[in-house]
Amino acid sequence: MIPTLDIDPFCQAFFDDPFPAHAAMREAGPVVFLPAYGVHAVARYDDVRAMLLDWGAFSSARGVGLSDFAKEKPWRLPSLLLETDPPLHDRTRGLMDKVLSPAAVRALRASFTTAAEALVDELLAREAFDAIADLAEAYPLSVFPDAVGMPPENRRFLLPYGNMVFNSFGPRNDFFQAAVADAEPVLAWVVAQSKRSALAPTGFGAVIHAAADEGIVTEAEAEVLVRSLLTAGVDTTVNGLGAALYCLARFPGEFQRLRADPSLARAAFEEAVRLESPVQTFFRTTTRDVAIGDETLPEGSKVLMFLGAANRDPRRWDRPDDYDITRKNAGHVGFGSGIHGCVGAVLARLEGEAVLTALARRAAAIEVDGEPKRRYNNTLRGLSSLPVRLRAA
Ligand code: OVM
Repeated sequence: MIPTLDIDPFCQAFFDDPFPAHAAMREAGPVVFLPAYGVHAVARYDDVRAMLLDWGAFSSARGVGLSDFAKEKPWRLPSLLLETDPPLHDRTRGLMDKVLSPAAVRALRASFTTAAEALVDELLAREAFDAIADLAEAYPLSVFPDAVGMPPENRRFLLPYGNMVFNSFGPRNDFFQAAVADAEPVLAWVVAQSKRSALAPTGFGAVIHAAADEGIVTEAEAEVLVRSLLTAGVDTTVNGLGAALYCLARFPGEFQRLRADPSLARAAFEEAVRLESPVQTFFRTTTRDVAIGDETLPEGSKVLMFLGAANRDPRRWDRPDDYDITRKNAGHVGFGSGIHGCVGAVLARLEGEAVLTALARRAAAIEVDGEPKRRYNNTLRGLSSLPVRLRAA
């Protein structure tokens, strides 16, 4: 018998405090049923990880949201990365692995570092500011669109667009409807920015379009792959940086450890991704009858993976709710795992390292200075506002 739990993982009360529900799902068994949406769910680390690795049994091609593309027409052209299985996924992912290769990202290190130092200096001069708007959003918007090769105008449009797409993986609830209304005016802009003619001759966008010349992808596919960068490249890092700033402000002892050894910046960012898990959930769809623990799910079952619950599973982690910048956190699933593991993680980590290194070198303390406000999104976890005070070293 699969345990049935009366949990709504897409409502405000859940987003405000998901942890008791995460624990209830983990404790109920390896797989549970959520009648609120008629889906199964997995929240233990070992089972989430096994699902992420078994792309043959747990397909992405029927959508990684609640909607089953075999039953409902996708609301947008499906992503050629996120919403595909091999063999198509091998071809598109192979290209994106090259576009975002460690060497390509290394070439950005100097400019990303300079931008982080300049922004942190500006914020030190202000002293009091909003760590979300003024740092977690401002920084990615100042470096990522340049790396893609986008023109300078309207970059902020990437925020409502990302917010809408990440809401679209959940139910068609009020959060989704509000996000659609917000993003409606920028939809045509995003499509236009994906075109070869809109992009600079150098940058990730140009590299993707050059692959069309070699016949690796079609021009139409290149546009959809650029769209993936525009969709997943900003809002994710905004919430990753937001998570790191929120952790460092709440765990002042860890900020002091970071100051004492700024080379821990990368580790401090990684641990924030584990603890806060900016991407909380994704679905898979079973391709056949498949066993989870002692239970068998029929073919065509939507299964929700709780990455955030896996990343705090006490079966896997000591003191799972503590932010510990020297924790051995390899194997956390904040960036997913397996063939769909975050293709932009190298870039996200560079952004995290650049910002946290600048703070470690220049700031003496970062303190919460007002009521943090939670952001509500069907997939992303983060804050909409975090008033802080930054004291100069
Ligand atoms: C995409 C896409 C969109 C949202 C998230 C994502 C986390 C990818 O369009 O490929 O990965």
